[in-house]
Amino acid sequence: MHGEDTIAAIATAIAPQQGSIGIVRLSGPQSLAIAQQMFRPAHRGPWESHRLCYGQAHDPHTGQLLDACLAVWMQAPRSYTRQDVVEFHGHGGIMVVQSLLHTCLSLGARLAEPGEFTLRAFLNGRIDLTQAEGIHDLVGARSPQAAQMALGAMQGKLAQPLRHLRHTCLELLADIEARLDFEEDLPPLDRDHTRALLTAALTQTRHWLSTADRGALLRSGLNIAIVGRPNVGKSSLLNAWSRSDRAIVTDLPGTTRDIVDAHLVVHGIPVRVLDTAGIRDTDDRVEQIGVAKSRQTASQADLVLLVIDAQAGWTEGDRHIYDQCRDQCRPRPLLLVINKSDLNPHLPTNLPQEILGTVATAAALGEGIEALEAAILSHAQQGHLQVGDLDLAINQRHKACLIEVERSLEQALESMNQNLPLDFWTIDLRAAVAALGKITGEELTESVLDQIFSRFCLGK
Ligand SMILES: Nc1nc2c(ncn2[C@@H]2O[C@H](COP(=O)(O)OP(=O)(O)OP(=O)(O)O)[C@@H](O)[C@H]2O)c(=O)[nH]1
Ligand SMILES: [Mg+2]
Repeated sequence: MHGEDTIAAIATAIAPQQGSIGIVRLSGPQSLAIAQQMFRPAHRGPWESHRLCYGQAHDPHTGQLLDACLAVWMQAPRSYTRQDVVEFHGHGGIMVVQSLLHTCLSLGARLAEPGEFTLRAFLNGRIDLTQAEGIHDLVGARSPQAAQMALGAMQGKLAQPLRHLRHTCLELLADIEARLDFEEDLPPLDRDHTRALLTAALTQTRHWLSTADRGALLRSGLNIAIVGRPNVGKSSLLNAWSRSDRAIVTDLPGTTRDIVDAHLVVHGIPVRVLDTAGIRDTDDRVEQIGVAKSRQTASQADLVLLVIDAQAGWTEGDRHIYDQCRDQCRPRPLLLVINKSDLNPHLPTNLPQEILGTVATAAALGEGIEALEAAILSHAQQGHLQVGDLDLAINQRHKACLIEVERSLEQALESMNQNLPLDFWTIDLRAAVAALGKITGEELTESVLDQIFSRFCLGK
């Protein structure tokens, strides 16, 4: 059993006045002993595992009442970490949970590191690495689709076929190695069967790889920058889109100075929209800083919405901003938004030919948002990102490993086709097995564990 000591942490988000329930969690061999010193159940009789009971929590050193709360003991191995776990479900806010945690620590528990509960679950064999990553993704999911994808990973939908594939490669490896050692005692290798297995493994690997970009989009979402000349209606667009008054709108050019953002979900994709200062030459020092920020934001966005004023048409200033967006070392995809279309419904006739996507909006009236979202979705799909039908996708860590798997399997097939000696195949197969094992955690390195679990929040 991994984790000799007992760890404790607050497992729920805490803030004053927020969250009616706060949970403090213990895991480790001393969990029950610590809990029994500080919690008195209201009922008589023994404390049963997996039963929520009501009672009072006290500080045993001072006798002070901490909370009237619920507590549950989950006896090992039927718990998240496969260790003895106790949870106190107390009143929310800051004070109660902190005093409960503090008392646990004073009775011998150690404050858990971020992700340490899940790390124990992994080290004790309850979940594999892809499932641990699924748990992390679920907590951070910002759209229903992202949550579905995370749930799939958490339930082992990725782990099972990966383990199966690794098992197939291991069996093949054993078969080949047996022939290397005892060739005369065994029937010759069935090459057609071996080729079919390797080809199927390669097809599966490529299928997983094809999900990586869609997964990245659903996990981290799109950053969309709204840029344009002052007063064209960028902040109005942000407000209309997010149905809020996030950004200040006035008829004075140069209203927005700082970046203002809003989080939205567009057809299942989490989107962060960034409203920026109108770009123009100015002597105002504060505005200059804002303009510099606008340019930087545009250069880092996944998609730029260049907003122009329908009444003014396509102006020199617009052309200037457009050229700047194009001239960057990494030009970002760009969609032209023709705002204030209520004042002029016609498209400007002098738009640059290469501009493909245009959308007409009247942000002040809340019009054109659906068309804008449809255009964004079609932009996402142009990158072959079919979103919405994805219940499972690999992440960037898996992708790096699966590229190794793909390469190894291709080489193994190549060695086979060229009738190279069997030892050549085994090298490649062994590499494939190792890379698959890295994804699930069957082959482990400290740095991978660190990379995964340090990103977790406290108490998870
Ligand atoms: N008629 C009409 N007016 C609009 C529309 N969108 C915005 N406006 C008006 O245009 C003016 C400027 O709007 P903002 O949203 O502040 O423009 P901005 O691009 O954010 O301006 P800066 O922050 O200065 O760069 C305000 O008076 C808005 O009410 C629209 O669709 N139609
Ligand atoms: Mg503005």
